[in-house]
Amino acid sequence: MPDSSPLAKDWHSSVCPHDCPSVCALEIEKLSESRIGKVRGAAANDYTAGVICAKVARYAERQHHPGRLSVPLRRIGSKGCGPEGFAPISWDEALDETAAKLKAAAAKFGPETVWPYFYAGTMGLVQRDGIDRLRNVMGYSRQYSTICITLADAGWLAGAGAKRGTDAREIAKSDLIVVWGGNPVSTQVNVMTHIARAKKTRGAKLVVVDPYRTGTAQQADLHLMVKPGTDAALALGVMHVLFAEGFADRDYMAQYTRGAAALEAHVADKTPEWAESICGVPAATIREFARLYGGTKRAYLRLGYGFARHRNGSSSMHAASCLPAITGAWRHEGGGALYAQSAIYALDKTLIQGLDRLDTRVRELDQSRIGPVLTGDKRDLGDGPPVTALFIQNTNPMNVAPELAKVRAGFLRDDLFVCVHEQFLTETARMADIVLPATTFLEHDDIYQAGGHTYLQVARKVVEPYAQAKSNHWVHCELAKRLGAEHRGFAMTEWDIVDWTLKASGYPSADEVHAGRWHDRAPSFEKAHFLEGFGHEDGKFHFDADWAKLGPAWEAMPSLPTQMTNYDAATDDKPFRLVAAPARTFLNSTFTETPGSQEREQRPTAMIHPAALAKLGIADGARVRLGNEKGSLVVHAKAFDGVLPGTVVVESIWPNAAFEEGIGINLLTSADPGFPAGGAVFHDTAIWLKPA
Ligand SMILES: Nc1nc2c(c(=O)[nH]1)N[C@H]1C(S)=C(S)[C@@H](COP(=O)(O)OP(=O)(O)OC[C@H]3O[C@@H](n4cnc5c(=O)[nH]c(N)nc54)[C@H](O)[C@@H]3O)O[C@H]1N2
Ligand SMILES: Nc1nc2c(c(=O)[nH]1)N[C@H]1C(S)=C(S)[C@@H](COP(=O)(O)OP(=O)(O)OC[C@H]3O[C@@H](n4cnc5c(=O)[nH]c(N)nc54)[C@H](O)[C@@H]3O)O[C@H]1N2
Ligand code: SF4
Ligand SMILES: [Mo]
Repeated sequence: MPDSSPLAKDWHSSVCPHDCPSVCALEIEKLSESRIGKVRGAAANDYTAGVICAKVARYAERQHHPGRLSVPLRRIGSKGCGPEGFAPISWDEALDETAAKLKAAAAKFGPETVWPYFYAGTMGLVQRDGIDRLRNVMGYSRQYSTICITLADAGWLAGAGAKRGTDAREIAKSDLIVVWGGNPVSTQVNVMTHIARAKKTRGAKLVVVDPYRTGTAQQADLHLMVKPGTDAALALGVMHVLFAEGFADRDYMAQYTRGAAALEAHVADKTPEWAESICGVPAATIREFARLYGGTKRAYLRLGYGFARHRNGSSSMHAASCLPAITGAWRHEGGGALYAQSAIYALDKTLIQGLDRLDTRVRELDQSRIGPVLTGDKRDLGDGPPVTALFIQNTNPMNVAPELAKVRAGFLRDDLFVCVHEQFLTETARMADIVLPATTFLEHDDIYQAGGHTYLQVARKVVEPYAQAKSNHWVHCELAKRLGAEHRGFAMTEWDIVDWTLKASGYPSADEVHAGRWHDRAPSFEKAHFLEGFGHEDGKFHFDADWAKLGPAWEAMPSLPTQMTNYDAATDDKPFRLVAAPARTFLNSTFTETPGSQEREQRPTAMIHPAALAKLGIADGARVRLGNEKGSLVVHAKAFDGVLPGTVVVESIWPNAAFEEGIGINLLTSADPGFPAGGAVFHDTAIWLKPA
């Protein structure tokens, strides 16, 4: 295990808390009890390897931003107003009023009328998930978290059966890296560090599968510019070549997989020409890629989330994940695949989430359907009560949730009480009756696991909380007191909870992990490569998926990998497919407030193929209107030949206020759940374009 070197005076170790698979080990320069200076990646951590993204390197901009919330606020203006519509109040007043409103709502409609709503503004487990302890003790509505990983999870689990894979540090030993449906240059920069090593030391090749020429695709030897939502067709075309041209490892398949013979028969007619007709990648390029992949033992498949954000995204993920199980790349160092490592941590979250008080009879509401939920959709509420009180931490649904028109209409309801605990006056906070100021990760303690690597990390606060900012945990405890919620977790400090959790999970103590800065949970080579068996009971990789075990909407899903047609396909009326991919210097809607990020991203922009622009008579840089049945909005067009003529890319997530008509890109995205287990379908949107 690489050991940490002691840090120079005035430098403190920390962990990036943002919702990013890299979970970088950070070093923070402390200028005083209240100020930080530089932020850098820990060079001694062999995953972070001293590299972090530009937005977090400039963290002082965010930490000391004049827009940080300093005191609790009560809204005196109308919903959605600016700072002038809020008046400062004391913490006691704010908490008393919030508790009183939650109690009154529950008295009228029962506890399920209250919906504690959260996501991963911080990935620290205590500050992020502690809200569940309050929820579970109070019997408030549960949250089915679908906004990010649900589709990708189901697809990966269908094949491999366990959410782990080849250690990312092995990328440096690969001869071929395939980044499929992710854009690490923007979203997870450290992957590029390890790819660069493989390129430099072994001449490794990089292949990227993405609908547009992203920063990652620019660095690729081969870019497969796929039509959005058609990755299964592409994967099937590749599989056809692997079987037809002798790249299938039959011994490996016999020992480690289920359904190989059926798969081989199934792909016999899925020629690259067939695949091209659906996914738009030329058949010759599909053959070239398949031969390169099939001919390389050390082939590392890095599967992103992006290509799963479609109604058929789970089946696309399953299809792509079949490749190393056909060639047996799993056997080799630097070979195999990684989607996420979450399963290696096995932390006991009973105390953090109050799982000892979980009642599964309490209704569960779909996070991504907050728009329909708040506007009273019976598909979500059934015979249950309306949601009349929201307590929100760590998320900004007024920007990030689909079907924004409904989200906005819901938040504007007069009978809805909203409390938002935030670092900034986000567009969600502007809808709140009570706003509470939150600490940043530099001002509180927490514990972090990672999707992209194998380190568990803990971090202690580096500076004192800004003004009256308080941690999420503190707010949970204070609300618990006022609501009469009893649980030992509400009487413990963050650090005590971290320590209990680590010990209960068989780890060293919190202090020990902190002294070592990180703790590597990497399993053995055999385990990581599933050479001791895959995660299913039979120990096999499943080419024929048991979708019924993964989600309720499984009946539409054939068990063998299939290009499902249940996505929002282009039509004559809506001839374009919109991809609302992440912007490099925003992180979801976080960092939209920092000057460095604003300067780089400029303004909401639609990247459109020059031929498509010419056909529509729209000039490069002109205003263009994008729309579908949910509404329309205006952005500026940018002629870009790194995208197919039928695909439009708007990097996101800009605040609503950045758009001419005051509503952002998720106006156009759908809250339909993906198959089979739900999940938001952010890149699965057919639209029309017009000159504006
Ligand atoms: N800078 C920055 N970093 C981020 C984020 C951010 O917003 N900005 N968000 C963070 C979060 S919450 C997450 S979950 C991760 C996500 O990180 P990623 O795994 O990279 O996933 P996405 O961001 O959803 O999308 C990435 C890519 O998927 C592509 N894509 C969309 N549809 C398809 C398709 O049908 N097929 C294929 N092959 N590709 C497709 C998009 O064009 C985009 O380039 O990133 C995290 N890091
Ligand atoms: N169009 C489009 N929409 C998308 C996506 C996309 O690719 N395209 N990606 C989707 C994905 S993958 C995700 S994960 C979601 C993410 O959506 P969100 O989870 O809403 O992410 P952010 O917009 O970053 O908002 C997080 C908020 O948490 C706050 N915060 C940070 N730390 C703390 C803390 O310690 N305490 C409190 N109380 N608050 C804190 C931040 O200030 C910030 O306002 O967005 C989804 N929406
Ligand atoms: S790459 Fe991701 S984890 Fe690393 S500093 Fe940037 S946002 Fe944080
Ligand atoms: Mo996400």
